[in-house]
Amino acid sequence: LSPQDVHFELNQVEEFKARLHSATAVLIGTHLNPDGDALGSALALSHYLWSEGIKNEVLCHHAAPYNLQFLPEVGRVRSEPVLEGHDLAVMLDLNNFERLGKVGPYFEAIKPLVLVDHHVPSENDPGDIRFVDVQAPATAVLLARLFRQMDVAISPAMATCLLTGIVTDTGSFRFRNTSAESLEIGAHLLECGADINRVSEEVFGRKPLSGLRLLGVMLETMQLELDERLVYGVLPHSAFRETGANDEETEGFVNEMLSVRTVEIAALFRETKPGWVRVSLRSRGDYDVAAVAREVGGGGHRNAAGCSFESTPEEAVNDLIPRLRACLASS
Ligand SMILES: [Mn+2]
Repeated sequence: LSPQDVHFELNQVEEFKARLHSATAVLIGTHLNPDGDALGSALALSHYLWSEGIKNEVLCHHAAPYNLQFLPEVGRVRSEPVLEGHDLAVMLDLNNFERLGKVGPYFEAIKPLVLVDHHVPSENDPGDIRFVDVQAPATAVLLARLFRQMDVAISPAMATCLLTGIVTDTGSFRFRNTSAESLEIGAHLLECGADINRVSEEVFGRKPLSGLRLLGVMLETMQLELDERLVYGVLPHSAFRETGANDEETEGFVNEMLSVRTVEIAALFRETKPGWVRVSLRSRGDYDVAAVAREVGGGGHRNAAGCSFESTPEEAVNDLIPRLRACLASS
């Protein structure tokens, strides 16, 4: 199956296009704590609609994070609608109203509702018209697929937004979810004017100093065990206070520990507020850290899981580390 053959049902695509073009005002929404796929997809659709003279606005519970401030017209993203008479809603990169946060009720009130998403659907997901494909690595891939089927010309701004979504959700085309279609679309977006170097720099290469200082604390104090196959780091609340970093800035830290070539399991304990510890777990191969996380009330995937403790970091370490040792001994 060539990537060109991956497509949505034509009737549905035509209905979507007709609905967009007959709408008075379109409400576009995406999830809480928006990432590059969420905002990239929402803004790409917004750019397309404005280019066609179709009134629209993008709603999100949270403002764009610092590393997505470069997205063209990111200032359009708001948390309260200013337009009136919305007669079409489009939800991107999520499949329930709860993940919309405080903007959810606006979407619940509009018919019809279109859903474009790549998360695993559950029963009673909303959406009068649904474009869902869990095989797709990013919602931006699905939107690019829709644009192709709708014969939409992709502007440089749209290309930058869509590429940001794909680069974010595939980890710059490195993760297992990277598909032939996503690479093909990526190539097309470059032809349409997206700058992949700029996107990657902005998304991954512009961190606040506070986060790097906190990373330094973790790297300096991490503990290695069992022939350096197990590593864990502890960030007490004082480390957050002293560096001025917040928990959002610890994104990717646990993977730094997992990148030690001998390491098979990595754990990061963060006391995000006094007496409250969040733990991220990563593993290579068959070591199932999700099973360990479930033992203590957490969950996740085999190689990426998490859990939390209402305790001191020391107590959390004492509870979890023996379980991780046992997990390493199991295979
Ligand atoms: Mn996504």
